[in-house]
Amino acid sequence: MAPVIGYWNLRGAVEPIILTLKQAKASYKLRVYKLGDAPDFDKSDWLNEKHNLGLPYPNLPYYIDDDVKLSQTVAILRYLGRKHGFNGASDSEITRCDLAEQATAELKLFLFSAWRTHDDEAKKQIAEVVPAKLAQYEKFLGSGPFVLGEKLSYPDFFNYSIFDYIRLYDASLIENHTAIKNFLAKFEALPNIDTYIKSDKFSRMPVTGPMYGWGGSA
Ligand SMILES: N[C@@H](CCC(=O)N[C@@H](CS)C(=O)NCC(=O)O)C(=O)O
Repeated sequence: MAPVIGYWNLRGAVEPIILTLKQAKASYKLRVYKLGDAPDFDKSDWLNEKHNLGLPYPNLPYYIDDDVKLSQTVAILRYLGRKHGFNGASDSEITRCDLAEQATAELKLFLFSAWRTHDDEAKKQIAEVVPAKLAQYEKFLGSGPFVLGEKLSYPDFFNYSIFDYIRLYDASLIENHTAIKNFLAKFEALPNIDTYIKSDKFSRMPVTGPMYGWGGSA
């Protein structure tokens, strides 16, 4: 049976996992959990199953393939990286993947927390933090285009989603970042990714949930 990925009907944290599987041409099934409308945003579709799936740390997204039962986005990405050959080979490549993975996990957490309220304070924080973080990526990627140069690795799938979310939020934030723009263009030109993002299975929105101040509307 194909592995099952569970998540809400939004791009959020699941997209890098889906992109990895698309690039690997690996089959999977999506279990999309229904999120209720405002004001309650009922999560019972998920909560009714949450503790019955055999996940050691029940959460969304999850990845279940027989005995392999994973949650935690980065753990899933690392696993798929090993399984499908999107990982570092030498110590220095592995270390670059570690750095990229953690920097992006941190930025994702920051952005989703700011987009949750998207009030004046959150907007101020985004304006302060994001340009400085993107400048670090720009330097880190260098001539890239990917984290490991020409070789695709699992943090690239994570980076793509976060950079694209930022581009959707405010394209001017990446306008002066040549390496990030080059990364986005090269990633989107990968044939399997190109096919996916041009298909009716892909939608740029929603990025976040309906309870978010930004990114929740389709
Ligand atoms: N550390 C976890 C956080 C996962 C998380 O916050 N999941 C959100 C959606 S992005 C959720 O709705 N989880 C369901 C739950 O908490 O039961 C990860 O990186 O995957």
